[in-house]
Amino acid sequence: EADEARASILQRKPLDLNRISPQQQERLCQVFGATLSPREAVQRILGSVQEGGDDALLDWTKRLDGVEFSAAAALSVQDAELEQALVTLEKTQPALYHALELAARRIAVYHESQPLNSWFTTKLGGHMGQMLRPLDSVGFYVPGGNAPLPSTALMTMIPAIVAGCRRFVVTSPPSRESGDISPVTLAACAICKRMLKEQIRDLGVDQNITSAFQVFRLGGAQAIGAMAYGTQTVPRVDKIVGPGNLYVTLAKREVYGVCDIDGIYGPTEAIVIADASARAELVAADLLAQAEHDEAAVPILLTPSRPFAEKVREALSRQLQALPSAAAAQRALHALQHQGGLVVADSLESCAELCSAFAAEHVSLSVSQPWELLPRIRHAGGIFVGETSGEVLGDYIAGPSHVMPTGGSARYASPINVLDFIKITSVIALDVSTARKVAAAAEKIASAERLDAHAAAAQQRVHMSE
Ligand code: HSO
Ligand code: ZN
Repeated sequence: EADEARASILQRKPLDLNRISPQQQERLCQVFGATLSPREAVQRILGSVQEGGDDALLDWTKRLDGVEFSAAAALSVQDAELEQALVTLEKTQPALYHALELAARRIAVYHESQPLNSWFTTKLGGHMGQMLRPLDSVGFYVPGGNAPLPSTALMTMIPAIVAGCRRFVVTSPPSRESGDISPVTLAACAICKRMLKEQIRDLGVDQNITSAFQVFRLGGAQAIGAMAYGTQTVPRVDKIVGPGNLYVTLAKREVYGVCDIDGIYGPTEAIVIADASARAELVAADLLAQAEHDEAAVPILLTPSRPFAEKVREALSRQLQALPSAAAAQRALHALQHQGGLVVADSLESCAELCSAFAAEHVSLSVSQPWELLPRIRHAGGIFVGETSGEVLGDYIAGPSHVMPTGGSARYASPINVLDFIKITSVIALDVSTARKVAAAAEKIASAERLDAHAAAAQQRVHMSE
């Protein structure tokens, strides 16, 4: 049985960006009048945004989001509207306002602590080094629709503010009902805008905050197209970051190369490794919390204790019934039954080994000696050490960005962090005597490559005077 569980975890399914529900397929046909794959639909949207600019944005927003704007200017959220969203939140929901403020401060302090240094060495004759500098402009996709995630606004933008980026373009879909971005998401954007404004002021940079931070009522592939190619109203950016639905994700993959992207994110994954010392109620609650995100979420318990797994099973069915939203319970149950589960392995070591092979987005260590287990988890987006550090605290308030690699990409990718918004420029400053000494070697290599002009340019340095 342990072997079976092992096999199923080791053979994790790769992220399938073409798998859609029959309802989505039907909707695709309605909109496009032909049987298109999601990828073809996305390519069509991107092509039309590239050609048609603002007109295409208005058209797709009407067709796909069911929201009709009279002119492209209405896509843009005005400074005053953004500020008003925050002021209203402070008045009507002060506790939520303060919670977002606290989250923002903690995310800022965490990322300000990330060491980043330009450097030079004199070991190679002269000064050879790397200059680290922020990207000029970044686009952020903040999910909306049925599941607006204001926390994602903070978790993606604050690391970029800390990095020193100077132009922020934010897109988030307008809701079908109100035609607007959710007010809490707008408030979260306003917090980021204030933070950027303070930084610009503190650094004495001469920059207008209105053009430095722009928010647009735009979702889906059209939002990604707008930020990648630019339109009359939406400025193009150097990199697009943030999670989104299937169409957003496919669009990001399509525009990669026109601009940079952070990564390709699939459904969320949570592995809890727990021993008999853990509290089954907490473990079950944490599994359900992540299962509620998505029918395709992956909530897995790995434990060496069969009786403990049994306790978690009981706690899960109790807590599932108590979930206030039937839809969330439905999603969670589906996720638990189809991608997730409770796996009994023969030891904590083999739990750690399976967990590393899976390379999950989130790993929680609810064991009596979590720091001992930590080095054995070789691949993970984030590791939550001890049951005090519930993943939900990382989702909102601990400090690190909650945008983490999924689908096994934790083998090679990192959570969003300041380096996502920094690029390195190599600096080459040879002194004359070194240049003279190494030029002959350069010439040799150039000749071997049959690049005669290179060889000649190197040769000129061999006898160069001071
Ligand atoms: N667990 C999600 C992040 C999130 N949770 C946002 C709640 N809101 C993926 O890491
Ligand atoms: Zn979450």
